[in-house]
Amino acid sequence: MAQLSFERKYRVRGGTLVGGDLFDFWVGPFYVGFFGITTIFFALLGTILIFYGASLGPTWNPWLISIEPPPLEYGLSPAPLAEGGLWQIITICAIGAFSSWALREVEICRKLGIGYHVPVAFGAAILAYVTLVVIRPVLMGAWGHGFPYGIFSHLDWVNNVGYAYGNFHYNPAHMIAITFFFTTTLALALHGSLVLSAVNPEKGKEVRSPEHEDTYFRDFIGYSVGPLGIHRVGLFLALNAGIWSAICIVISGTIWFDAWIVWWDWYAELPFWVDL
Ligand code: 07D
Ligand code: 07D
Ligand code: U10
Repeated sequence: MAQLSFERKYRVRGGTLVGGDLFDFWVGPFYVGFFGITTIFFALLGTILIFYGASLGPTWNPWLISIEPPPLEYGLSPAPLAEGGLWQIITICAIGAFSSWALREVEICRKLGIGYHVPVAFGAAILAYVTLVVIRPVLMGAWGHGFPYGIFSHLDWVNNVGYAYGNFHYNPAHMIAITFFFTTTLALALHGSLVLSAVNPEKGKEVRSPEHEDTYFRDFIGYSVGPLGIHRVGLFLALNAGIWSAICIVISGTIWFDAWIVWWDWYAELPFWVDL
């Protein structure tokens, strides 16, 4: 079915989570819904506050603008606007906007009668963000442990927090997360290239079927996970990349305080060779 006639058929009322028919309409290509309104509200307010914060700061250079979290001394209490209060409100706006975006995805899934896989996947990214700016700072007792909102300043934060634990590469959950990130790109490259090789042939040549794709990997590595299976694998890998990232940072400074290399002492202390 052509895109336009399909859209006419699916663009009907229903499937909303809240608000009933109230915001159940489209603006151009965008479905609005209650959560479209809340997305716009939080995104606009957050953006305006970033500009306000920038106006208080020393620079308008977009790479250097930075909205800092409160100093550690404020603990978990609200801070004055210019001393991290803006960061706190912007964090609320960001969580409001990201959650609204996920719920708007849910409403679109319901309208279409499809599964909730896309909002669940976005949920992993939201989890990683919330871990960085809420869960870990709360567990450590100060909002000041969150990362600053600036392009270069957030890189400094990653660097400094990394070195606070010696060599962050020794964090075992960081290793698992990185391995999932790398495997995700490998899987996407294999999948993208395999699909193109089958369904985008030279002019005049026939499009090949999923059986060809299956056979390719059976011939090549002895097993094919299948045309549906590869999408499950992709989602599994990508979700794990985000989830293990959240784990690797939430354990740093809450249950592990030392340099990460020390964690590996358990290996040297195994009974097999500890007395050798
Ligand atoms: C391609 C989809 C489009 C999204 C884009 C990002 C903004 C920010 C706001 C100045 C893949 C839009 C950017 C709205 C402007 C202000 C206040 C997604 C695509 C194009 N980072 N990070 C970047 C964010 C964290 C790290 C780039 C966000 C953690 C490193 C961009 C968050 C840690 C490097 C950016 C976030 C961390 C980057 C490209 C939130 C660990 C880079 C992002 C909300 C996760 C790279 C100068 C990209 C870079 C980079 C945005 C969190 C580490 C500015 C929105 C604290 C090491 N990050 N980041 O393509 O070039 O994502 O930085 O959590 O090297 Mg970051
Ligand atoms: C948090 C982004 C969420 C985004 C959301 C949406 C908008 C809208 C609008 C475009 C999680 C935002 C949307 C704003 C935009 C429009 C229209 C994603 C998030 C909700 N590391 N490291 C990771 C590697 C080192 C350190 C994760 C590699 C050093 C610290 C990943 C290397 C030291 C932290 C990772 C490496 C160090 C991390 C990041 C190599 C520094 C974290 C991915 C090859 C000296 C962070 C949860 C992620 C983390 C993290 C990879 C090196 C420190 C696994 C490959 C040794 C402190 N590192 N790292 O989490 O786990 O994405 O965060 O050297 O905090 Mg690391
Ligand atoms: C996949 C797939 C598949 C496909 C696919 C895809 C995965 C099976 C069938 C999809 C993949 C692609 C298209 C490939 C490219 C994608 C990426 C590389 C991922 C990264 C994507 C981007 C960088 C694009 C990001 C763009 C976004 C998020 C759109 C931005 C839009 C808005 C902000 C509007 C949102 C609408 C809402 C909230 C509803 C309400 C709307 C209105 C009222 C009207 C609009 C009003 C405004 C725009 C102004 C309001 C102000 C806002 C939002 C505040 C922002 C602040 C400002 C300062 C402006 O598997 O195969 O094929 O295609």
